[in-house]
Amino acid sequence: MSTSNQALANWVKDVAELTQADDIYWCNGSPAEEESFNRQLLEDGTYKRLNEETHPNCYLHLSDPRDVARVEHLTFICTNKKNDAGPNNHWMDPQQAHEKMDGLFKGCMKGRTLYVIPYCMGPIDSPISRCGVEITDSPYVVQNMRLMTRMGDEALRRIEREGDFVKGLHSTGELDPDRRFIMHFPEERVIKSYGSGYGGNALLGKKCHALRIASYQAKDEGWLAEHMLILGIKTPTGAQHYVAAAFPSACGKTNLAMLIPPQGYLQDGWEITTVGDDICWMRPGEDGRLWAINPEAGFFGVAPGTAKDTNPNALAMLYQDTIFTNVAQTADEQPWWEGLDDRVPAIDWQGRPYDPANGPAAHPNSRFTVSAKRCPSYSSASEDASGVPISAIIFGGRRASLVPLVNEARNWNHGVLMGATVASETTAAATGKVGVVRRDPMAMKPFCGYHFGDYWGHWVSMQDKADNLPKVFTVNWFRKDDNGGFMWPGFGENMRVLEWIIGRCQGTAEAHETAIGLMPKARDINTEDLDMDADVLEALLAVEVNGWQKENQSVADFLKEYGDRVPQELYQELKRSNQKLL
Ligand code: GTP
Ligand code: SPV
Ligand code: MN
Repeated sequence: MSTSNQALANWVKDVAELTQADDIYWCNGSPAEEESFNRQLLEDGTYKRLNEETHPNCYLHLSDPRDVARVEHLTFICTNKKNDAGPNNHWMDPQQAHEKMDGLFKGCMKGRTLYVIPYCMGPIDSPISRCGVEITDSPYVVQNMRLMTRMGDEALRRIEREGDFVKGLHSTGELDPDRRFIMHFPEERVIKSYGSGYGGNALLGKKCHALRIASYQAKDEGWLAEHMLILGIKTPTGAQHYVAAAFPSACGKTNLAMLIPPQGYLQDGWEITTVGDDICWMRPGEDGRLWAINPEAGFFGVAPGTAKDTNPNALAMLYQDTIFTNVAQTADEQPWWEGLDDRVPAIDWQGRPYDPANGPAAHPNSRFTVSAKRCPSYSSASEDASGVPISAIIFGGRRASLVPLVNEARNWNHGVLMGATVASETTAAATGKVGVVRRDPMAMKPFCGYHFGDYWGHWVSMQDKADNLPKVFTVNWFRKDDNGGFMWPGFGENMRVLEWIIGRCQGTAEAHETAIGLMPKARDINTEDLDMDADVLEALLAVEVNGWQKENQSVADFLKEYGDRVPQELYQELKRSNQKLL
């Protein structure tokens, strides 16, 4: 065994016995190793090489068509007490779950190699970072983990120093949706995932560890593990702010994290940098602020809609050293997806000649995997062991009506209420119906490793742990008009909303008190060079009293589902809003 950590060595040995793997390979994270995996994946057909002139060292993987997204109905939190998992999670008794999974894993790696991936979530030298080890039989998973985490020898050395790591066991199995489970044992810091090779189901450092297990651990240890991007904003006077934003899956985190401001802003000296696009770990610092790291080292981003005019920073990363999963191809073997440009693809995401009758050419949840270092706006502060101090937290979702463009919480507890009750239309990031409005508290509905009532209580309690917490806001880029068109231009223009948010943090921007929070008037939003009717902006900043009364009733019903674990502070803030709506 290639480790001095006895617990790790024993676990690998036990798993090898259970799965009857032919070989054991310890990943070291070296460039030579990376190359040899790529060669193997090309040879066995898992990878298709893309056009080497336009896309050097880029690969295409087409997954099993039954395995294209996270599977929330097959994802379980296995706590000893059922109620600790909460109504927000599927639960299974831990002993029963272990037996079920061990049954599936038994002999499943016969004829295959077992790969051991030691990884570190966050900069190797950061006290906020945490380590894990994923065992998998999928070399494609190894290559994704290589880009998404700090993996290999360095991580193993940290594990050997600290002794502490999360155990994740994964096998792609037969990819049969009826034999697929993603199980979490937060009390044991263990993950077992069987039957999927896709994204959050299989790259266990990401949602399974960095959100479900970490959120549980964070509650015990007094910090926060959140489904948030982190972005840096430098103002023309040189003030450096960082903002964390939680939007549900496929609702704009990657896009906001890599925003390029409109021309006028660039001329004035505004600068946006990217720290992270999906996950944020935050803890109180000695100065009473929240300090955040991005636990990831790469981006697993939604391909469709990524284009020169929407997210040029993302597009610029994707011409080299990128893994594409389930995108289409042009006749000259370049990757292609809906929204990229007006070329017509030749081959769709299932490898068939493209025929519009078969639906979109790229799967709506097709993705790119790329190192964060390739991002033109990547912030050097991302590697800081201390993390970055957060000035504002933003919650958002896709809401075609009612929810205004931007709104500031009256205080921390009100901010927690706003986050806890955000609703959003479902997207293709998970299997199931798309476009259904559901509440997705803090964008964590699929990812919180414990009871939402306790989680909100933990959020409320952050006030006792840090006395200089960020201001809290909600945003909605997705309001639609009567013709179904987006009312707000979004993307780079979202800078205008960020400017107001930063102004609020610095005490320079105006807000007026409404029943639902502190809001800008249209004149408080910078509309220079913005091609937009004044009455549309007015509508985006209006409070519809009737609509909000209904919304708050539905919020009250929703909170009730979580019983007496819901902190009273949320009901108090809801009551305050209701009184103001009368
Ligand atoms: P996950 O990786 O699943 O967590 O998604 P994400 O939150 O990072 O979402 P992403 O930024 O990839 O955006 C998802 C989709 O929303 C893409 O098709 C984008 O083009 C679209 N989108 C992002 N920002 C905006 C916006 O400001 N306005 C509009 N209309 N669409 C947007
Ligand atoms: C999400 O669904 O929020 C993602 C993609 O970021 S996955 O890694 O599959 O969870
Ligand atoms: Mn995500």
